[in-house]
Amino acid sequence: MKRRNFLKAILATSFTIASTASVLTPLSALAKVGAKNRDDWLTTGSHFGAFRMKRKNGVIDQVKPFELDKYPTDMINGIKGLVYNPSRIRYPMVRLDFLLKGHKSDTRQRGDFRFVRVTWDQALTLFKQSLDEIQTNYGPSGLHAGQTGWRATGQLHSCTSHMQRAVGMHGNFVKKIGDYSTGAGQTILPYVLGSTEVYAQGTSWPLILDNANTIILWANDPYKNLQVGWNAETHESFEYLAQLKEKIKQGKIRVISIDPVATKTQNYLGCEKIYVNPQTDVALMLAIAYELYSNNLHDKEFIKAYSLGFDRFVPYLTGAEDGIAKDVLWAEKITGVPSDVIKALAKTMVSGRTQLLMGWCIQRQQHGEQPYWMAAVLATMIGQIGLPGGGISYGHHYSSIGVPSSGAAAPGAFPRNLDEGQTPLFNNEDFKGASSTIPVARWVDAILEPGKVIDANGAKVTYPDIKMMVFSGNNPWSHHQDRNRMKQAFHKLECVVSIDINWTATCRFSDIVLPACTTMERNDIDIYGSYANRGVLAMQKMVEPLYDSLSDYEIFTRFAKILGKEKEYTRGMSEFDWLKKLYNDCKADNDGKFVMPEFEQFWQDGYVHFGDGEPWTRHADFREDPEINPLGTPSGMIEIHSRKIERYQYDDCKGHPIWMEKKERSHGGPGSDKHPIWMQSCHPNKRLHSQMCESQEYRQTYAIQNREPVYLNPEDAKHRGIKNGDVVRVFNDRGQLLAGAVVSNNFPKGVIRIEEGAWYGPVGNDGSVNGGTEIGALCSYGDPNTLTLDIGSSKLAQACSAYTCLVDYEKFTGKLPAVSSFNGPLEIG
Ligand code: PGD
Ligand code: PGD
Ligand code: 6MO
Repeated sequence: MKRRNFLKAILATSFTIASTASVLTPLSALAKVGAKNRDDWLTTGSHFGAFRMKRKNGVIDQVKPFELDKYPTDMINGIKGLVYNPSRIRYPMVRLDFLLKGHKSDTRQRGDFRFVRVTWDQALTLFKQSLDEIQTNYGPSGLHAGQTGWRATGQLHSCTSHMQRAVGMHGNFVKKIGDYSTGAGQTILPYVLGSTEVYAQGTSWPLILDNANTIILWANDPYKNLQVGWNAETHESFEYLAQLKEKIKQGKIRVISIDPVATKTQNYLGCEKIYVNPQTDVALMLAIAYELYSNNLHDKEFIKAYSLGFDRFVPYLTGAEDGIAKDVLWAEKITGVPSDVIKALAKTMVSGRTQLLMGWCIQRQQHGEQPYWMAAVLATMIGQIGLPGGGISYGHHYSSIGVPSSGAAAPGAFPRNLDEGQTPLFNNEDFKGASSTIPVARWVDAILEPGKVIDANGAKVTYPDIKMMVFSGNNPWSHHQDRNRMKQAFHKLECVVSIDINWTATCRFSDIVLPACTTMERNDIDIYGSYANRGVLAMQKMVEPLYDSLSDYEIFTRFAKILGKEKEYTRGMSEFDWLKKLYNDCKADNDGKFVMPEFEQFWQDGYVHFGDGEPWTRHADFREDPEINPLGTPSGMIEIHSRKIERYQYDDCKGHPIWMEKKERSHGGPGSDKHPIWMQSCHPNKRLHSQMCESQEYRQTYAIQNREPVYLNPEDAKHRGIKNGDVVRVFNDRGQLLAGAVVSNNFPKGVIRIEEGAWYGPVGNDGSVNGGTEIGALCSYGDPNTLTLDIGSSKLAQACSAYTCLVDYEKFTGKLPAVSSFNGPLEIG
């Protein structure tokens, strides 16, 4: 029998076909609720902002920014390409060897890109059978379906919730704690300031602009990072950045950016810059603190009234404890910041109102807890926490934080968890002594070393023996560190399932791949403006789902049907019933406070406006009365020294912030003799992580020879014989990749940037695009996580440390392999 026929025979015999009634709303129902002619400008939203779209001949023709968005991002030009691109998954597909051998397949073939098209019923049945096998053989500790990620916006179709609710109806599974964004920050700050801070609303921009004399942007690039938001962005922050630029010009505010590179924000604002050696910010902060302390410039009253433990910190600062004074000369050697610059900076910080605005990058490093803690100590010594335009913020570069919130209730979401009273098919809570929740970035460790016990935030975590992973709405073969280590881990997994829109590398390394449609192919509602919560947005379907893709709701409704739990899953409601419910619940919550029309009118208008909010100062209540409004720390005060952390007795996170050397550090630090270059893998200017990389024409606006750009310092590049537009091989002992050279004065000697989210495209040793299964395979497109280090930040947070990473690079002179990242697999059968 020919292989094709053989596979057809397998498919015909091994699967039962379940019937699949659609829960999608028919067009007639849309007409009933007052939808406009579908060839009008319809409304929708995305992480990149709200926009309107117009169809022509059944396809999306034009996209324009939403009329209330005065600062739309350039990424709006990539939106059409999210729907129409060659990376779309067209059909449910199963990896060839998995189809043949199931859980006994050769897992080393994962990534060889040989997939077989199957029907939805076949794929979902196989998915269910795999879950049965795992729950029967290993119980819930064998299954990890707990990773989350940036999915698409929309309160109903938020895909990770659908997957977790449906898989949860089958059985329990391992979950995660924390996230990749702020893992170290959100763990340390509750001990120090009593809340995660990173996701808290911050002092309103108007108050900062009116009251601050100096703004310190520390590792912070808001002009780049405010382009996207967790919900549809309003981009109002850009109006405040424009006002800030004006104030700098008029000499009314000083903005000082502390960063190893010249950022987009620096270039836009034309602000002052202080260059700092990568990963050395704690040393710089300590030296500022030393200057303030030794010149008696610190706010003793504030420290006494609002904080605990300064007396435990001072002996370390002065060197009484370890013989090393953390003074400007000490710091100059580590940080590369001249001592007189540090002195002047310290003086500036206490000579008027100073607002510290911290970015998140410096806590995605080894010991990432320390700069966040030390920055809080510095803000305490300055004594302006709780004043408008003073104190510290850990979020003004994110999702409209700082734009005054409307104060309205926002629409709820489709439930992630089982409803009360529902029980899973495999109702087993026994994790066999292993932990049911693990730190988010430690799942690869767990697969590689099941049973290992690690410290995490004062507790012990025992790694479960994970045999199956399910991913939806996140892209671990983009977001996790060290691809080759991941490959080793994936060899140990029996089954991997991915639900995605596109053939990401995660799908490529999966066994069962299910095609979801984009937001433009389904109806939804969203919060307009993340933290600003400006209103409710209708997300109106533009076109029918392409190929054989389905909405996440439909996928898991069908899956629940196979479990015999369709009604439990949907609560008997259609897509449109859910939209109405979410809207009407929100309307009821806002009753008497914010006027919302009937659903039909809202859907017709595309939008409900809540109006502007009141300016607000973070921590003002605490400052006003720390006894009535204590912080959430054990003492209710700012904890410069934490007895709780001290009791953990960790060697890499002590009772107060300290400077610690890194495992890898450039500019003379460990490892720099072998690989002298620090690679920063910052968040992309023209993508949201890996999302938008698939938008083919838009990608060509920045790709170099069809590769991801690597930004190089001119002197370093010249030394290696590299010029703009060359293809470069970047490497270290963990991996290698190709990228396209952009030589730029924005990057200092010893520093390169490759933006995270560049699609992993390994190629075989012979350059074949369907290869790349080997450990060490060359990435043909330029995914920086081919090279990054996969260690926890410390025993406290165990968070992502992607920015502790040294590499070297050279001009690539070999035969250039084709880019394998974007075109999907070979189809067999
Ligand atoms: P995304 O690329 O947004 O990244 O990692 P995350 O995994 O969140 O992945 C979302 C996936 O969901 C995409 O594959 C997309 O196609 C899919 N998707 C979108 N909409 C839908 C839908 O409707 N249905 C389904 N089923 N799928 C959908 C981000 C993570 O990366 C984050 S937040 C941070 S902060 C980290 N940052 C860095 C970093 O700075 N440097 C490095 N080296 N690595 C990082 N990794 C982390
Ligand atoms: P990055 O741009 O990666 O953003 O927000 P985050 O603040 O982490 O890094 C900010 C700055 O830190 C960069 O200018 C970098 O040079 C600097 N930096 C790096 N290392 C050091 C260091 O050692 N010392 C100092 N002083 N500076 C350093 C990320 C946030 O952005 C997150 S988590 C998400 S999920 C969102 N992602 C995106 C996105 O993917 N694309 C866009 N356009 N916008 C985003 N916004 C959000
Ligand atoms: Mo993030």
